[in-house]
Amino acid sequence: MRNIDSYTHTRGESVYLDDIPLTAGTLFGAVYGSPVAHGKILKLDLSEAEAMEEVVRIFTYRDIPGKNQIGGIVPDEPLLAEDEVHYNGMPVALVVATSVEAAQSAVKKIKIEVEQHTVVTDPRIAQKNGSLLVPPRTFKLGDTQKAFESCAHIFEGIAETNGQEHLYIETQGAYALPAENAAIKVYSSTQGPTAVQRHMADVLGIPMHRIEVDVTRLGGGFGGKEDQATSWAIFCGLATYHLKKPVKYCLHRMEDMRMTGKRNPYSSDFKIGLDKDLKIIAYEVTFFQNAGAAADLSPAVLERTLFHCTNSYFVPNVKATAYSCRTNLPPNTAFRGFGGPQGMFVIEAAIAKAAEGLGIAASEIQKKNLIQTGEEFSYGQKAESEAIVCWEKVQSLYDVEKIKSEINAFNTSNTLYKKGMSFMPICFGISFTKILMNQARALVHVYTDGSVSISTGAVEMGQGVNTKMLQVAAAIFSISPNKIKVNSTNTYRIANTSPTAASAAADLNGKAVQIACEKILERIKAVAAEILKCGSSVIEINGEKIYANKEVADLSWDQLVMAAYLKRVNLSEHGHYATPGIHFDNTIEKGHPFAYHVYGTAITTVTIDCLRGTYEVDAVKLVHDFGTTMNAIVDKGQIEGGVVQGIGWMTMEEIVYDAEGRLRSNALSTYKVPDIYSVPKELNIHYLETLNDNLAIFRSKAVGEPPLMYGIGTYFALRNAIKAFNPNSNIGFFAPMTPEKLLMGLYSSTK
Ligand code: MTE
Ligand code: LUZ
Ligand code: MOS
Repeated sequence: MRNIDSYTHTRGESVYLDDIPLTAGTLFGAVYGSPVAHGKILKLDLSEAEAMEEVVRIFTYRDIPGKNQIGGIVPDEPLLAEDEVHYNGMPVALVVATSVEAAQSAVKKIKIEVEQHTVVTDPRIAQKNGSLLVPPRTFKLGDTQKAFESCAHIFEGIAETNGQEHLYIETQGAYALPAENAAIKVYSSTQGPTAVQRHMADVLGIPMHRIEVDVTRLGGGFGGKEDQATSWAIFCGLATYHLKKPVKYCLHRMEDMRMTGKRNPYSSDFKIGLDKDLKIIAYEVTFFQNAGAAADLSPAVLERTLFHCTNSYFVPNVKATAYSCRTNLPPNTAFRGFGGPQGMFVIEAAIAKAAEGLGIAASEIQKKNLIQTGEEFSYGQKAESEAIVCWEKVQSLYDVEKIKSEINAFNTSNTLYKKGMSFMPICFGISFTKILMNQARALVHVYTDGSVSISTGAVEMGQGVNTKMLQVAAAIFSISPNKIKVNSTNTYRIANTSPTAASAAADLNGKAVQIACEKILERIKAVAAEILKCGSSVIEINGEKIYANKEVADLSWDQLVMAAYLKRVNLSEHGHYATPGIHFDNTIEKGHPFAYHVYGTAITTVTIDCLRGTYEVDAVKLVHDFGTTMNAIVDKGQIEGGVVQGIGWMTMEEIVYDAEGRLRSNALSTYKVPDIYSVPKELNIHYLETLNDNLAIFRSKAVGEPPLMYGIGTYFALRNAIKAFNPNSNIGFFAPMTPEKLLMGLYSSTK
C-alpha cells in the first residue's frame, strides 16, 4: 500500500505548521541568542528594540511564571539564560512583534555585555576538566585484561565521528493560541507532543490539562525534534500566556542551524585483541561524547552507544566506558541511530586497523565474529541472530567474488582512479532503552456509517507511521483502507505519549491500535452472532462481508455497525500497549532491554579520483532483515533515505565550530548535504523475510533507524580505495571522509 500522504504531498496540499491559517491578531516571535559561547552576562540592553513600534513585548527569564527549566533527563537547561551563557546561540530574550520581519530586526537591536569565560569545544578537554553531565558508565563482559594476555594480535587507535545537522526540510516551529479558561492550544512541529505539554506546564506553572498540543505531521524530524522542539513551543506559549494573543515562531534556517543541537560528535580510544584464527577475544573502548552545554538526551544517546559498541559481533571480553562531556556548544541530541552509529564506527575502525595490520581484508575478521543465536551481548541479552544469514545471503545474491575480481582488475589497469569496497553488517536493538517509555495508546472510533477514525501517540514525520496505523485497523476489521482516517496526534485525545522515536512508533502504537480494534471487533461480532443466531466464534468478517460458519450472510459491515449502535454497543475503544519482557538493571548494566534486534549487511563499492580527491558511490547492495514487512514500499523509502543520510554523515556533512564556539558551517552554502548526485548509482535491497516470532507489529520489524548505519560502509570502502592507491597512507579514522581529507590521505605516508 502506498503512503497515504503521497496524494497530498505530490499536490502540495499536505498541511505543515507554516500552512495553518493564521487567526486574526497573530503575533510573531524571534529569539535573541547569545553572541558568545561562554560567560557571565553583565548587561542586557533591550531599549532600542523595545522602542520599535511593531515590537509588542520582549520577554526574559524574569517573565517566566513557573520554572525556568526544560531539561528532560537532567534539570540543567534554562529556557532563557539568567546570568550565564553556555553556548553561542543560547536563548537570552524573546521578542514578540506584529510581523516576522519586525521581530527579526528587533533581535538585531538587542545589545549584551558578557564577561567572557574559557570556551571548551573538545570533549576530551572537558573530560580532563571533570566537566561531565552524568557519571561515566561502563559495560563489561568477561575479563579484558586477562584476555589480552592470550591474544595473538592487539591493535589500538583513535576513531572520531563528527556531528550531523538534522536538516529536516521543515525547520523548528510552533504556533500557540489562547483558549478559554486560561488554556493554550499549541501546534508544534515536535516528535514529542507530551514533552512539549509537560515542559510548557512546568515553565508556565499551570497543569498539563490546560495545554493541548496538536501535531498533524512534520516535514522531517530525524531525532532533532524529539527533545528540541520543546523550547520553541514554550516560547510561543509563554508569550500567549502573557499577551492572550496567538503567537507563532518558525525558525529561519540559519537560526535553526545555529541554535539547535545536532548528532553528538564522539572521539574514542579503542584496543582490540584477536587470536590466531582471527576471533576477536577482547575489546576495550572509551567513548568521549561531545554533549554540548546541557544534557538534553545525551545521557540516553551515550547509553545506546554502549549497547551497540560491538555492532553485530560476539566478543567474549568487553570493557566499554563512556563519558558524556559538557562543552560550550548547543546541546547535542537524538539523531537517527541515537549513538548506535557512533559506537559501531569505532569497532569497524578497530577491525579495519587489525585487518590492515595483518594484511588481510576486514571481511575476513568480520565474518568470523558475527554473533550467533544464544550468544550474549555485553549487556546480558542473548542474541536471536540473523547476522550470519544476512552476511551469507549478501555473498551469494550479489556474487561478491565477481565484484572483488572486477575491482582488482580495475585497480590494476587504472592509476588515477581506484575502486574500493567494504562490508557493513548492522545490528540495532528495538525499544527505548528507558524501559518505561515503551508504552503507547490508541483511540479508535467506529462511526455509525461504518467509517473508522484512529488517533495514536505516533507522530507522522515522513516515515509512514500513519499508513501503518491505518493498515493495522484495516487488517483487524478487514475493511477497506478508504473507510479509515488517521487523525492528528493530540494530547487531549492521547495522553502521556512517548516521543515518536527509537524506531518503535509503529510497533508500540500499532499494537495499541490492534488491541483497541480487537476489542471493538469482539463486540461487533457478538452483535452479528445475535442477528444471525449463531455463536460468536463462527462469525468472521472478511472484506466488509460478514460470514457465519464460512457462509456469507446478508449483512454488510456498515449494516452491522449500525445494528450494534442501535443495540447501544460501545463502538469506541482506547487501547493500551506496553512491551512485555523487557528489563534492565543499570546498577549492574545487565538485562534484556530490547524487544528484538534488526540485522542486515551491505556491500558498498566506490570509485575515487586520485587527482581531485572526489569520489562516487557506485553501489550499495544490501540484505535487510525485515521480519515480514507489512509495507514494502514504505520500508523501501526508509532504507533508501537512511542509506543516503548515513553516506552524508560519513562523507560530506562537516560541522565546523571555531575555537570561540561559533558555528561556521551555518548555512547550506557551507554545509554540504547529500543531493541526488550523492545517491549510489545502484542501490539494491533484498528483503530477508524471517519467520521467527518477534514483538514487532504484524512481525514487521522496525525500520526507521537501522539503515542509516549501512552508510558507515561507504567510509571504509573509500578508505580501501585510498589504500589501493597508496598502501602507506597514514589516514586515520576521522569521519567524515570529505574530498579534502581523502586527497590528503592519498598523498600522506606513514614512512
Ligand atoms: N523518515 C522520514 N522520512 N523522516 C524522519 O524524520 N526519522 C527517523 C526514521 N525515519 C525520520 C524517518 C527516525 S530518527 C526515527 S526514530 C524513526 O523514523 C521514527 O519513526 P518510526 O518509529 O515510526 O520508525
Ligand atoms: N530516544 C530515546 C531514542 O529516548 N531512547 C532511545 O532509546 C532511543 N533510541 C533510538 C532513538 N531515539
Ligand atoms: Mo529517532 S533518533 O529515535 O528520533
